[in-house]
Amino acid sequence: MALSSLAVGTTLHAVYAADGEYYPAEVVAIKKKGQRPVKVHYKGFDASFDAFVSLDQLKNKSLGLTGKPTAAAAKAAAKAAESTVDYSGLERGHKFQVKADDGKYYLAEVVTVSKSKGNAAPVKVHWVGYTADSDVWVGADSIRSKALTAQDSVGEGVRFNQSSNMTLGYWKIRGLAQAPRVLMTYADMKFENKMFAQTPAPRPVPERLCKGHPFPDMQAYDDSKKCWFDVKFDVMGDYHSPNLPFLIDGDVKLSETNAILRYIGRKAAAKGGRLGSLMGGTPQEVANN
Ligand SMILES: N[C@@H](CCC(=O)N[C@@H](CS)C(=O)NCC(=O)O)C(=O)O
Repeated sequence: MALSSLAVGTTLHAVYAADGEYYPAEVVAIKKKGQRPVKVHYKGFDASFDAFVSLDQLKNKSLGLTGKPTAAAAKAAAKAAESTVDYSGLERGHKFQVKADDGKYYLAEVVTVSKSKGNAAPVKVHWVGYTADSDVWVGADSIRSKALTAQDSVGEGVRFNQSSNMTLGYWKIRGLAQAPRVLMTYADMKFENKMFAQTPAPRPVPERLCKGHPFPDMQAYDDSKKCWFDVKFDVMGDYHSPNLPFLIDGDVKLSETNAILRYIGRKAAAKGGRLGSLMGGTPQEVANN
């Protein structure tokens, strides 16, 4: 494909360097030479996003432009595809729960496990009670099995137990726990949503209480939170700073909302598949987390 086939106004798809994705774009200028001779405007975006790109960063079937993934995107894709999941614990006949197209989990058994590298769906499963016609190939993100372990895909070599049952604890409100709850739901993680319900605080609020310390009636307020304060050191054991929200995942105990979110994100990414690059697919994305 020669540069001369392009003209200002040609519509195509152009790569956006920051994320390596292709977006609808229009050619707005062409330089005679240079590594990135084509200036494009991304449709629907401000002109400040206009960028110079190379021919292999453009896609347009009729012009024979097929587009190449950017080096970063190719690396990220290769890394995400490179199975960080250890499937070696799965053997023929092994039964577990597998997510079907309807989003529900059903009992299935392993037919075979592909050894090919970079395969996001290397496990062929047979739905128990159904004919072989409906056998499907699936990956770690659809499988619930203790036999499956995974490595953190951000390269830290951390192993997470993907089958452990997590507990997220917080007051019986949305508050700081809502983001971790939503993230775990998005990541298809099973967890116990433990809510500590405060008992009603005294009403009407004694006037003295609003005026400053010391509050003779403060005890009643503290008492309303006993459901947590009476148990927090038992629940969190020798963890250095027990607080709400907390997350318990097997031996792992932690507080601080942001730390919890990062932990959940890493664990989800470590499972690979759909969320393999949740915590960043490139060094820059990892740095931005
Ligand atoms: N910096 C902590 C703040 C945690 C916090 O203030 N927790 C409040 C509820 S929002 C609490 O009642 N903690 C119970 C405790 O102190 O044990 C975070 O981001 O998680």
